[in-house]
Amino acid sequence: MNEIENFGKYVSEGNVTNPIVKGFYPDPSVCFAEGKYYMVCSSMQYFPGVPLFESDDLVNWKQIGHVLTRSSQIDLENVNSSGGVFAPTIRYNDGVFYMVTTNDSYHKNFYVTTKDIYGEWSEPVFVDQAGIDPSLLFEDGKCYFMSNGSDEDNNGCIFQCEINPETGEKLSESRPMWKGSGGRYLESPHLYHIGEYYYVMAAEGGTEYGHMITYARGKSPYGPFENYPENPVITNRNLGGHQSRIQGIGHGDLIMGPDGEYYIICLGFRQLATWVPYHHLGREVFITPVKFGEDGWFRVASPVFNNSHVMRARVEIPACKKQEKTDYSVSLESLYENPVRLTYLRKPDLSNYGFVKDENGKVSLRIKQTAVTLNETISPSFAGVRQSEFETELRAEVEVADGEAGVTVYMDENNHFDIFMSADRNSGAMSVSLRICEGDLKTVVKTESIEKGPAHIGFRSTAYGYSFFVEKGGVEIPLGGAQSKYLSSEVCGGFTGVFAAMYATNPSGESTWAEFTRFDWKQEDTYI
Ligand code: 6LW
Repeated sequence: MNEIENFGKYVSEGNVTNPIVKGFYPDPSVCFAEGKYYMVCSSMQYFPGVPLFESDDLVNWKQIGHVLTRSSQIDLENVNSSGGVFAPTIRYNDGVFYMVTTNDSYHKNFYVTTKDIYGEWSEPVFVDQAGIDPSLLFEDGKCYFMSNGSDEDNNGCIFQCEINPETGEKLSESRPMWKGSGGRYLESPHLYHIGEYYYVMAAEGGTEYGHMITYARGKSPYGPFENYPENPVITNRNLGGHQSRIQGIGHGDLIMGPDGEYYIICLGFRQLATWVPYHHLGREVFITPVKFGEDGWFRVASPVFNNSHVMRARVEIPACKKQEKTDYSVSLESLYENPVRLTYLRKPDLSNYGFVKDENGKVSLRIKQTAVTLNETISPSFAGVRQSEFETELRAEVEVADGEAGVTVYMDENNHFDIFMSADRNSGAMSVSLRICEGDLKTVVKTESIEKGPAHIGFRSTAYGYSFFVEKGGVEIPLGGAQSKYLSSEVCGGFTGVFAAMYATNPSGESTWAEFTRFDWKQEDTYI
């Protein structure tokens, strides 16, 4: 059985393989502007915030930057893991892009704007409506602002007001507009005007295994809305065992493709294996076609299983001529050329990081130690890249004169696997260790002394786990392994996914520079 079949026997007709963007890129929202599609995702405690992608066909996405690039736009100092930037919405109106989101740690909704998608975005404009997952609909000179909230009985409810998009000022009071279909955690509302109806679409069930997308329609943007009788329009909650490793399907946006057909782009995750209900790569981006029936309701379209309400591993996307293979591999050279995937925690001091390119084109990254360890919810010296594939291989070289520096496979401050070099300036002793942090357990599994000079460290990963090694004289010495499930959302909680990051720390308070001369992480696309 190949991997695709393993992702579900309900698969497998179609020219596109899901997920279309892999790794921790949750809560996708999409808009069309000036002949291209743009997508944003949430980013929680990571900086820069809100990854921004461009596409011609809704399937092949290229990350072109981030929306929140300055701490004056988003202050992540001290935010808890999985706090910070929650689900964004991107919209385009009258030559202006809007990205609206919530800083959940401060419970504030705000938007930023730009006329140049490749340029900087504005300072935040705050909107005085509570809830998370804000969204906008522009129509006839009006701007409707939606977010989730609770009604007088504490049940989930979508709220709406009108705002002045220039100032964020509310032009009407926040009113309840839709109560969903009865699932818990009614969130991610979007309002669309298509044909004779306004459609309000949202997620329910929570962003775990019960996740789903539901919707309703009405003749006015204010409602009343009539629920789609076959809700949820999409969910994988009823697919178990070998039927689907794709779970958690929900939180999506509806968009017309270049072929005039409609598509839902939403999040989902890939559990480790059949009967192994854990996921550690975060929530990823999926696509499915939908079709409007004569009755004005839209349904998931599939040439094989019509109106099936599920997300498949393979889908037919007529808008896409060819799905390109994405290679998520990185090296110091590639990150130097294009740092768009280099990510930091919270409010980094960017003067603690410096790329150097020598005359032969070889790149190294210098990272300054601080006393902050990976176990804290402030900003350690940490420069990471999302893990996007299960099967990967990382090889790094690092040298430091005192304290510790290495690579962490990181889910959050309590759950990370670190392979690192330690040096003692006074004794001159040097070693490489593997430390496993799982909740309150922090164990150094093995330490291997090394000669002076850079430490050659690395790991290999499969869906199930990581095996770590140090290289001495060209020979690999295993240091031990750890299971992926201990970095999964099911074990650790939260809304993020795993990173591998170069880090440096010196608990003694001295801060020397660690020098990374290699960070080759092979993450080849294994499924197309
Ligand atoms: C997001 C909420 C959700 O704001 O997860 O899947 C939350 N849905 O809508 C955090 O990403």
